[in-house]
Amino acid sequence: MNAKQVVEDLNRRFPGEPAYIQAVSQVLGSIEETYNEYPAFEATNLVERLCIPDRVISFRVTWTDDAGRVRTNFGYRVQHNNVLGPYKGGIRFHESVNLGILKFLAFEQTFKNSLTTLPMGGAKGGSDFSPRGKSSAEVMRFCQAFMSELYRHIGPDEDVPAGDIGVGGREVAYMFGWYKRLTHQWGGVLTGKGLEFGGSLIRPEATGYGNVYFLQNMLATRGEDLAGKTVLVSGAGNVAQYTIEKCIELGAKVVTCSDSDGYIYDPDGIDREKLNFIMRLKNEERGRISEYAEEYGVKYVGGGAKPWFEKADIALPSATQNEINEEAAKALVKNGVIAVSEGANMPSTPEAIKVFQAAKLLYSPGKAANAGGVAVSGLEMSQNSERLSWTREEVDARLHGIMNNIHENCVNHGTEADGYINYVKGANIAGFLKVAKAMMAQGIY
Ligand code: NDP
Ligand code: 2IT
Repeated sequence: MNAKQVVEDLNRRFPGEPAYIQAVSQVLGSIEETYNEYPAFEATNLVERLCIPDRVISFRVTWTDDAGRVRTNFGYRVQHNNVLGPYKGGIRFHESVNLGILKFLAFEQTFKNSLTTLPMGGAKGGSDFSPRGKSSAEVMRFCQAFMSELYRHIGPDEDVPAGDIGVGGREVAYMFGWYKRLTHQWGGVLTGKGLEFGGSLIRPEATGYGNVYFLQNMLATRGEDLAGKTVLVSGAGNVAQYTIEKCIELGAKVVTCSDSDGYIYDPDGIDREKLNFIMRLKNEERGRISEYAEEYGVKYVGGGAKPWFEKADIALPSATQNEINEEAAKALVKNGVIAVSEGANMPSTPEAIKVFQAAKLLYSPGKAANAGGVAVSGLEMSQNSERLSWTREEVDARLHGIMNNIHENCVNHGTEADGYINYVKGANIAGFLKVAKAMMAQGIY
């Protein structure tokens, strides 16, 4: 395989999907050498079979708003690869969603799920519908309309969706209710369900907690820990909130969080009470992060500004893709940041990653660092299958074990000659090898 050539070819065949090409290019760049050690891979064109999704389902979603206007959005499910288990991955509702973004997320999900060691394939779905500014009744009608098409393509052994940007507990519950009504099956389809109806303890916390567990492992390789460190977090949604919660618990000081309108900077740090304010603001009142600045009298920078130019020791991007560009990465390095661990999917541009790696920062890609969310989704599936619920301690201990194991796998596959741990290389090779070997075993199709 010549990675550059494969990427050029995919770019020609799938024009207008830059995020997908970016994700593929990152992975192929790091696995090229390993891939070429197995001639059987090239002999069966494994690379294209791996990069092109198994199936893309596309549909129109029609719903009626509170004013009685009939509205349309599009819906997609990208089922990327199911050699390791049923398709698995979140659903994103955001106005920026397009096919290229969902293809990048489904591709990444395949390697991430492989890293968890649980039997899950990779998928992603979504719509250009945004819950922002919509009433709960409108969100419910949209979720029902979306599921009216999607239900034909999912099932406990077929495809198990979950949340992502714009899809939290409320949206998952509406979709689960409608799936059940249409199929007459309880099934456990969709993870991230409410605790009353099959959800797992620790699932809401899992992505943020998991990222911090991974970060602790990274810091330990340099004899450091989190206590006393100053942390920049972006986002104020599910991942950001529980990242902040775990940082507070471990004695770090989180000084920023953000939404798509801007960020707040709180030099005293976000404490438990202030985090409760954020959780109420975002999860119940569905307000804007600028209200935090009004409440606590701290700095707010609007205009979609990002927090990366503030001084800190650690950065935990937890909002969206490509939110750290080269300029932001240089500012982080200049300000003395020692670690960047990705709660979001692909938040750093390729240029930013180069800056981190050139500076020998501890830098972990989302597919390793944020795998805790889907890992606990996998544990929710296990609990649903055995019709049992595990305790908070048991799920948290398993999550912790999975994150430690992913870290170890990255070290094993990513340590370079000079001792620098290249987590991008480590995660990509470890995730890839398992999927590739399973594909080879299952024949050519
Ligand atoms: P939420 O919808 O709960 O929160 C997303 C946050 O990011 C919000 O504060 C949102 O602001 C902000 N945001 C979204 N889009 C943009 C944008 N284009 N520019 C700036 N800010 C933006 O989503 P999650 O917390 O679940 O997801 C955050 C990231 O983590 C995503 O990359 C997701 O793919 C990834 N992830 C999520 C997992 C999960 O279990 N939920 C698991 C693994 C990864 P606003 O409210 O203004 O839109
Ligand atoms: O990106 C992700 O890993 C998620 N949004 C979670 C997917 C899941 O199935 O829990």
